[in-house]
Amino acid sequence: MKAWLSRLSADLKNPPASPAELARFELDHALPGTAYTLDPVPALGEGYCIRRRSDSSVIISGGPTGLLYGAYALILRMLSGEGIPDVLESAPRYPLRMINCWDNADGSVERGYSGRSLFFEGGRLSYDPFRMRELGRLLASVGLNVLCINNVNVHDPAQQLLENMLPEAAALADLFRPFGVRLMFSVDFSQPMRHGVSSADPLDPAVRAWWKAAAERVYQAIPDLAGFLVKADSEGRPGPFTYGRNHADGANMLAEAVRPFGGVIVWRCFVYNCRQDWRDTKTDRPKAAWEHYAFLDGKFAENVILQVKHGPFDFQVREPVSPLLLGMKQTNLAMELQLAQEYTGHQIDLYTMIPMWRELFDEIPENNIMSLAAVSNLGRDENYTGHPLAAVNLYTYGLLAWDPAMEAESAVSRWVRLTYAFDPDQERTLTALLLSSRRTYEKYTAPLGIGWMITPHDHYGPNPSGYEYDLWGTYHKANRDAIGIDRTAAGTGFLLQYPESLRKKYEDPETCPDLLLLFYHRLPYSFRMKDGRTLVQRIYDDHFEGKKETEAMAEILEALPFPDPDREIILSRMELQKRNAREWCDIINTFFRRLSGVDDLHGRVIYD
Ligand code: GCV
Repeated sequence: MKAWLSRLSADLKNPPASPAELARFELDHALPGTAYTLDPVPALGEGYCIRRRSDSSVIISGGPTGLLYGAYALILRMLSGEGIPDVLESAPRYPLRMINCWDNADGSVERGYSGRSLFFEGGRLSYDPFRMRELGRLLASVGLNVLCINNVNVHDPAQQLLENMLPEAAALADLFRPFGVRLMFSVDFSQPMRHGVSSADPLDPAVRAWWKAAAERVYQAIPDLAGFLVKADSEGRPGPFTYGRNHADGANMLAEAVRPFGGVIVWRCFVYNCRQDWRDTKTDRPKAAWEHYAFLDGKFAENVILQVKHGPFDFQVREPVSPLLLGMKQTNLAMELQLAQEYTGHQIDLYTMIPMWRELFDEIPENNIMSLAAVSNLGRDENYTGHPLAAVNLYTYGLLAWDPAMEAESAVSRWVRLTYAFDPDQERTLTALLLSSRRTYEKYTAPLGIGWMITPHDHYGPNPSGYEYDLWGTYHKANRDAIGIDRTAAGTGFLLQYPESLRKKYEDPETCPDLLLLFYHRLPYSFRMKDGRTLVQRIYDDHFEGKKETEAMAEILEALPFPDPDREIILSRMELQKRNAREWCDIINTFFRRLSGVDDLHGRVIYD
């Protein structure tokens, strides 16, 4: 079973070349007997309108890709049993709805948990055209329209995408075009230096000329390339800082090169000191993105989009929204999410993300962001996402990128209905389990927003002080009395980066939501939570609960009639998740008991 894909029956060996013809092709196969008319209305762009006529036939109006999105909407609603209202009008909220693959040219995938790369092997592009079309369909069926195929850490020889690999990349773009999916490439900021240019200084005319020529060459081969994605001055990647330039200088230089072709530069803001000395208490990593970018607000070219990770750290289970997403009003912003479960269970542990995304969207004003990006959870595994239930994250990401008001429960239950032929009770059971899975994972891992108690580098399983004396700026500073870093004005001042209403809410431990307490505050273990429990007791309780909930989830999954091979994969991964939850629970509780000397009020087993 390949997620909701298996519901679309048209054979993709030789599909039509345009989105409108593809819409017809998909409809004819998936809904035989349904009379429909396609009505091209260019002004609708990616939007569509589906109207039911009195004779029960339907008319789908839409722009060039709108017709295709309308067709998928109709098909998926009919197949899931949801049906359609008399009139269904819809248009995407964000023009760019992106997937960022962290695939390397050697075929490995950085933070990939679904097998090897779908696009590369052995230093070159190497793909199965059939799977590419299937992937195009997968993305288009939920409205995703940009696919960046290579890692933001551009390792040799991925730079060749702009050079020797370009003809094959153009052939790949041809495969995705009918699905309305445009390719994007991650580029290496220092690439001109591989071609005899003496620097990568964005203000150097030779550098500017090199990028212009490169853009011209690339756009000749792929005229609808979405643009370039750039990780600069981050975790060892080259960037403008080497030349005393700022990131507006760097991004605008590239923007000028792609502007004539309608391209965009997506410039990542994941910039921080990754060689911090743990003894240094002045530097506070969550402050870094703001310090590097906020003062540049309004200085970026129109075709630059700053891509900001959703939280100020790095995709932890719980982080507040990044202040940069709230503060830069004169700049195009994209929020970056991570479907790949790097810190959230490696697609072994269940972790449905939409409840977390809902919290973010509810915090960000409607107009602050103009695009969304998500790090891919896709790979060469037969089911694409490794864990069959991890596909819910790709599907619901697509729905949210189209409509950020999408409600978590209806998005997840739609996916369940499309994916498994369950009865309504079973559907409700699986939906509820998926919706609760993030909270369960959160309970047995690092407590109350502190983050980073995970095994270094690999990022699976507990190691409470694994990062404590390291150089990544991710410290909890637990001692026998207290834990956390004070990020209020009296502490590192990180909270000062927020608008006043949020600052007020978070600065007082009494009003700060419990689940974020340890992100903002240094607190004694005896601190009284809102419900009267002490901080340390709350930590014990959460961990015991997380472990118990995982065991209960295993029983529920065992009883559900998943088809093979999903059943086998789901149940075997659940065994690993149970082991992981137990390990986390016991190690975290033991860690805090050893430090604090406080026993569990309920006398449960915590190790000496
Ligand atoms: C692609 C974290 C991850 C890295 C990733 C980086 C980034 O540090 O562990 O694998 O690199 O974020 O987002 O650039």
